[in-house]
Amino acid sequence: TTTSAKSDMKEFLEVVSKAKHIAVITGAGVSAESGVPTFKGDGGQWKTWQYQDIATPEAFSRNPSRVWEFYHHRRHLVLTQKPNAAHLALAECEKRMRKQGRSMVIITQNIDDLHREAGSKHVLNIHGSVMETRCVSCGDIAVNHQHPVCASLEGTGSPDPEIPEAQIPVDQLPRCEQSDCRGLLRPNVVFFGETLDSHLLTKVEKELDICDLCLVVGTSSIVYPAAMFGPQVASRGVPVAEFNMATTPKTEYFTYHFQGPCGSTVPLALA
Ligand code: BJW
Ligand code: ZN
Repeated sequence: TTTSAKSDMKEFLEVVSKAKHIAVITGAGVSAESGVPTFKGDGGQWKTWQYQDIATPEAFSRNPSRVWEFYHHRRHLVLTQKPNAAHLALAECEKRMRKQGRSMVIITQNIDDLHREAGSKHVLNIHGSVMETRCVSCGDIAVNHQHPVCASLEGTGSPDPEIPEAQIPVDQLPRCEQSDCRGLLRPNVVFFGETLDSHLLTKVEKELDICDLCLVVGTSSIVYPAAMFGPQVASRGVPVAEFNMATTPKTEYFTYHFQGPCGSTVPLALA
């Protein structure tokens, strides 16, 4: 892919030093160096399933046991990961900016909690959190760090296709603890084909409207609506910088492109 995006780090450092409000859009690539596999890469598969097959409302209603096994596995990964140099540099920058009366917001597609763990305060989790459950009957959302979420998931979730699925009966899957509800719980994440929380999207729109610099870090910019956030900011004439191992379908819209692992490039760019 040819691109007119610049990779002049010295010039970019100048732009960062003048920014009053930075919006940072992140994806799976920011957590890759923490050992959380990305979706379209080699780790983007569980048993023989692609995430497009398993992270959907149809998959959950057809086979909630399979989907819960998959998320049991994902929760295990997330619980054992630590923030990396990219998460830490972003948190450090936000802290520094706050002291100077400037600000930063992180709009993340990731369902892990690594930005907050790194110390970022202003984080919008637009695809939800793998550490929360939502009741399909009463809608109750609860933070849940229990591992496993329920006894029947213990020892399940292996990505190895040779290991048979657990096929847990639905009454032994995680159930709502609200009085008299007992509804089936699901992970509180945004599956493919589901709409994002409208209240959160309104907040995101505001941030995109007021930022005077935007960073797009470790996302393939393929999944909507997040894929249009960077281009939307660029269309106002605001500088947008992409940090990725590769170019993406949106690179051509951006002012800067810094190629390489974001654990190395982001700390340099926010030094
Ligand atoms: C590194 C790196 C390193 C690696 N350093 N970089 C408009 C057009 C076409 C389709 C649609 C559209 N609007 C909506 C759609 C449908 C769909 C969609 O976008 N489909 C596309 C595939 C075409 N969108 C939706 O369904 C969304 N809902 C919606 O829009 O509702 C309205 C509606 C409803 C019905 C029909 C139509 C509209 C919801 C999307 C929710 C996505 N959910 C998931 C799962 C969440 C739960 C979970 O995690 O289990 O979210 S899917 C998955 O993709 C996950 C991610 O957050 C998301 C984005 O992926 P991300 O983060 O970009 O990861 P990767 O793996 O794709 O990329 C990693 C990148 O990092 C790569 O570029 C690497 O190079 C890079 N990298 N190591 C720097 N060290
Ligand atoms: Zn309930």
